[in-house]
Amino acid sequence: MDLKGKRVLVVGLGRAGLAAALFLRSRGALVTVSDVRSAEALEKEIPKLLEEGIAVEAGGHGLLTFRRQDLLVVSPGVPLDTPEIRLVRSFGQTILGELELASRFLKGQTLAITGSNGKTTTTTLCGAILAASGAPTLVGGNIGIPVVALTGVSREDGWNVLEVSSFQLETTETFRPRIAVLLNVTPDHLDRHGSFENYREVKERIFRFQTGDDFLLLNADDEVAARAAARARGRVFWFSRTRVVRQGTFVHNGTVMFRESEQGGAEPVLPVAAIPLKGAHNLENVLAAVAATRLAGVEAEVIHAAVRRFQAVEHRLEFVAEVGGTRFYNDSKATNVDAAAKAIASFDGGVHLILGGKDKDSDYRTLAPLLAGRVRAVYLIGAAAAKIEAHLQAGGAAAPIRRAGTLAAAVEQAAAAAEPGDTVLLAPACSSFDQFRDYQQRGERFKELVHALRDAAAEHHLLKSGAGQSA
Ligand code: UMA
Repeated sequence: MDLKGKRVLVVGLGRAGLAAALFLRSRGALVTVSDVRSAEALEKEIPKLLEEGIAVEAGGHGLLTFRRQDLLVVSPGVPLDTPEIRLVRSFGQTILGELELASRFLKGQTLAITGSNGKTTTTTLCGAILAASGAPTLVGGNIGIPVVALTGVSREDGWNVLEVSSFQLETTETFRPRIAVLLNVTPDHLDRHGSFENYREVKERIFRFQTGDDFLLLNADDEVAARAAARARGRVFWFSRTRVVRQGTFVHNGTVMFRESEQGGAEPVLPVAAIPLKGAHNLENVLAAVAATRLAGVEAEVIHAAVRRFQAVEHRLEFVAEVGGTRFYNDSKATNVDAAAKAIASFDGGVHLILGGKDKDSDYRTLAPLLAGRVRAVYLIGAAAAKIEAHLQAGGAAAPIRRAGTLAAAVEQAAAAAEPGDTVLLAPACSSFDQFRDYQQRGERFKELVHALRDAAAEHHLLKSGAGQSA
């Protein structure tokens, strides 16, 4: 792809847009960036861009700016149905996403992972296993590192492990991973994709441009993901935690097994007991990572050792601290109903559950049956509180529901109500954008609040013991 002298508009100046603009400029394109945020809000980015010879349009998208281009590169978070994008599309303008652009310049082989949940953990684990095997390994994508940022350091003999979202897949045209993983498909981002059917179709674009030489790895236990096999282009492999599969990974007598071909025997990879992550969903993530990296040629012993060493990813059912006998878990990355359900199901009881944030046209009723016997109380935060309360009540929720409003109030109330042995779990089932910059900031805030509780408890303890000494 020759970018020299091409007029390119980058829409959205977040992490992906900034990296794309600098990349395009370095390839000789005449780059403009357009963002709805004001020039003041972009004061950190603008000087750097101007210095590089990149023009900036801040405070809104101008129709004329959009019409003057040879190519549009759209950030993942920018919906494709904005009036400006719809208009230039109707003129036949080429529109690429940052992933599609980057994939045209990436060297080496790509292992791409999508799914409604488990992407970040599986991506990180695959990266850790491949790196342990000695292969030059890069990790990026939706996980937070724009794929264009990897292009310059990617190697012909290396692996690029990419977490891929539906927002990124919406604008792919040639993106062809050597190994594609579809972990699961449950409702998410329906506000953007319009319907579950559209969302599923977009997710399946992860293998849309594969050929017979490539691999597609599917979750046999996820009905929607499993049905994608009918549309596969590459060789289909499976992972399952409930049944034996013809080709792929499964659990037999407490051991994770891998079978390469229908005719061949299965090889043991690691005992399930050696997996250091909590929850059935994490077993699925590990099974996916084992199969994907085995397909990439990593030996079973290397996989075993790397899984054993693996720690939970930040904000993903991450243990934060124990204060006064109550354990606090941060699952800020549970930004949809299914992820929250999986987090709740990872505990047997005594849970104080913090839910809420910005609604994504989700149905929260499915959470209600999970609460019985497990959740002592629900603390609602953010803009979706009223809807969640109504849905939980309609679903027959057995736990009391409290409107806490803010995360700080929720943590305070939950900590006060919790008894030794209980768990306070942040698994919001919503995105964070009503009260936070992103789920990371929400998770950080939760951890700060928990650490403050821990410090206060420690100080209290010291004061008490100090008082005891002087008495
Ligand atoms: N903007 C516009 N016009 C619009 C909408 C937005 O100009 O109509 C501007 C905003 O003002 C802002 C910028 O676009 O300045 C934000 O762009 P972005 O939302 O694409 O965010 P980035 O910072 O570029 O981060 C993106 C991904 N964000 C989204 O998909 C929403 C990040 O995934 C990803 O880590 C990053 O690229 C690097 O690849 C985050 C995410 O929330 C984690 N992903 C969703 C999810 O996981 O559920 C899909």
